[in-house]
Amino acid sequence: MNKNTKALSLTAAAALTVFALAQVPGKGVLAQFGGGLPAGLEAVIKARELSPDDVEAALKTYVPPGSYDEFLLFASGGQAGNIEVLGVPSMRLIKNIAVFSKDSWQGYGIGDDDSKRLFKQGMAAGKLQEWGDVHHPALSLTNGQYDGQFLFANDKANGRIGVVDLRDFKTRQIVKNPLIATNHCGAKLTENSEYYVEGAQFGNPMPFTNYAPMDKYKELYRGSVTFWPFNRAQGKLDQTKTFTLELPPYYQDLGGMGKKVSHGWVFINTYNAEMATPGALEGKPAMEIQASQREMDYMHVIHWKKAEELLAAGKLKVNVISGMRVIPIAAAVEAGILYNIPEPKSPHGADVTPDGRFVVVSGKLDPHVTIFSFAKIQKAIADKTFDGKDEFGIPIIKFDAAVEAQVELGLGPLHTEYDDKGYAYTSMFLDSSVNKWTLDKGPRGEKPWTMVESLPVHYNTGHLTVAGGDTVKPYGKYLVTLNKWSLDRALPVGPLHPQNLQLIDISGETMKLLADAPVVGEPHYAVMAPAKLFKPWKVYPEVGLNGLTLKKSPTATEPGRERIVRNGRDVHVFMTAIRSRFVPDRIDVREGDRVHLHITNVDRAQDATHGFALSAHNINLSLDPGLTVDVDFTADRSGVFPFYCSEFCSALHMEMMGYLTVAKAKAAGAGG
Ligand code: K7E
Ligand code: CUA
Repeated sequence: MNKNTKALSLTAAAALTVFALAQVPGKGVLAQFGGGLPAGLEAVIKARELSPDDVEAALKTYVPPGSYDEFLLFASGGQAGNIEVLGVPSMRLIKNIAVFSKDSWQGYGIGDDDSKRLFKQGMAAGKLQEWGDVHHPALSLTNGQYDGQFLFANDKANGRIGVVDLRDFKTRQIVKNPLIATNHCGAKLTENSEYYVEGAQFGNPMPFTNYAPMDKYKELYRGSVTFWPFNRAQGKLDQTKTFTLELPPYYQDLGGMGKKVSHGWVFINTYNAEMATPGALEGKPAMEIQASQREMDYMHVIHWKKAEELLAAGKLKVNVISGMRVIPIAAAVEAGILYNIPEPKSPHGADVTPDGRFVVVSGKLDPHVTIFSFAKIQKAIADKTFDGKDEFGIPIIKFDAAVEAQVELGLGPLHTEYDDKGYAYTSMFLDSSVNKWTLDKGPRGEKPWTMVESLPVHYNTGHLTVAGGDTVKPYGKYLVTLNKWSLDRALPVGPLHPQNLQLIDISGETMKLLADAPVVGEPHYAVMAPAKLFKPWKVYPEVGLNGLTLKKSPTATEPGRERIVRNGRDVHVFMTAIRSRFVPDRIDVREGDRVHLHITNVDRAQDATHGFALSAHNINLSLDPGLTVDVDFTADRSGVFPFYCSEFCSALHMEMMGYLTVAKAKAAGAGG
C-alpha cells in the first residue's frame, strides 16, 4: 500500500532527466553531472523501485544536510497539549513547543517557579490542569497577514488560551475563561490581532462552576463568544478588558474572522440547534442521533466592531459575571450585532475567503459546501429579510437571501483554505480526499463555483492548511492535510497509531502528493508561514533574564557572586552554570528546610544550554544561555541527592554535577 505501484511509463531515470531539465530550461542542470545521470543514480532508482512521481517528490522535498526548509508549519499537538514545529517541504520535526502539558525536555512544568506560575494562571475550577487539548494554533496578524511575532493555542478541554512568544518559541501566558468549561475557538485573531476570539463549545451554566440541572438546559445553559484584547507591547491577552457575547446553548464550533470588507464581523458555526442533552441510560437516543435531527443549524453572524464601539460609549448593557463583561442576547439583538443564518446541519468549518467577500461553510453531513456572500448578508440585514427568530429572539437571516452558491464536493467536507491563485481546497473527511474548486472566478478560465480536482489522502483528513491560507494573502505553494487515520501508512508500532500529515504540492496545475509525515498527538489544525518571517533569538539578549517576564531577574547571579544564604529555614542558593560546572556544587541542608535555587546560565555561546536534574525531587530544568531559573522545594527527606546537567554541553558534561545533602532533622538538632 505504501509503495507506488503504478506502472512506469518512462524509465525512472529518463523521468529524472526530463524533470531535471524541466527545472532549468535551456541549460539543463544535468550539465553539472557531466551531461548525463551521475553514475549509480539509475541503479538507486531501480533498486528502490521508484516511479517517476516518486523521484519528482523526492527531489521536491529533499533538503540537503545543512540547508534549511522554506516554510515552518505549526501543528497543534491535540491531546498532547503542545504545538509541533515542522520544516516544509522536508516535514522534519524541528521543535516541540510545550503549552498546556508538561515537558521535561524543556524543563516545562517540572519544578520551576515560572511554569508553576503559568499553570496557576491556567487553573480551571480552582484545580491545576497539567495537560491541554490544542486544536487551533493561530499566528498573530498585521493587516491580515502573519507578522511572525506570536502564536496562540486554544485548550478545548478547559476553555483556555496559551500565548507563545516567537522570540524564543516559549509559552508566556495561559488564560482561563471563567465563564466556560470548554472552547473550540470561534475564530482566532482579528485582522490586526486586536482580539483573540474564543467561542465556547459545549453549553454550560454561566459560569460553568454554577450547578444547574440538565433538564433546565434551555433556560440555564448558555454558549458564548469572548473577545480577548491582545496587548502586543506586553505580548499578553488583557483579561481585564474582555467582552463576551452571551449565545444560545447550541454548541459553538468553528468560526471565521471577517477580513478586509468583512473586517469587524465574525461568523461562528454551531451544531446541536436541537439543544439535545445526553441521557443514554435514561432512555434517550445517543447524542449523535439527537443532535442531527434538524435539517439546518445556525451560523452566528456577529458585528464585534459595533459591540466594541457601543461598549466604549457605554451604550450596551452588560452583566458582570465572574469578573467578565457579558452582553445579554437581548441587548445584542436590540443593538443589531447578532444574527443567525441557517446552514446545513452539523457544520464544521466557516472559512472566510482572503478578500473577505465570502464565508464557506462545510456541513459534515451535507455533500456541498455552502458559500455565503458578505454583501448579501449585509443587504439582508438592511432589508430585514428575516425568517422569524430563533427561540432566543435572534433574527434569522433568510438562507436564500444570504447564499451565493453551493458546490457539491462529496462526502464529509470539513475545512476550506485558499491559495494565492484563487482556488479553494476543502478537506473531505469521509471521502479521504482534498477537493479543489473555484470561487466566483476560475483562475484558469474554469467555471465559477466548480470542483476541478480531487486528490486522495491517507486517510480521513480533518483540517488542511495552505501556507498563509487563513490570511488575506495566502502564499500557496504547499498544502498539508492533517489526517485522522494513518492505518497502514507507517511502520506498525502498536494499536495506538500516529496521525499522518501529508504534504501536497499545489504550485502546479494539478495537486501532487509529496510526502507522509507521521506525528504524535492529534493535529487538528496547523498554520504555515515562510521561515524567513521569524527572527527568533539565538541566545537570550542579556544574561540573567527571567524566562517568563524577559526582564532582569532579581535572583540573577554573576560569576564570582555565587553564594548560599540561610534565613531561618529558608536556604537561598545563588548558583551559576557554565561549561562544565555548577557553582556552588554542594548544598548541605537539614530535613524540613525550604530550598530556593536560583540558577543563572552565564554561557553566551549559541546552543550552550545546561540542564539541572535533581534526583528524587521531580525536578528538571532547562537553562538556556542567559536565563535565570528559580525552583523551590522542601527538603523533606533526608539523604544524599546528586544533581547533574541533563543536557550534553561539553566534553566534560558528565562531570557537571553536585550534591544536595539533607541531614536528619534530629541529628542536626531538630531543625534550627
Ligand atoms: Cu476540525 Cu477542533 Cu478544528 Cu479537529 S477541529 S479536525
Ligand atoms: Cu552542562 Cu551538560
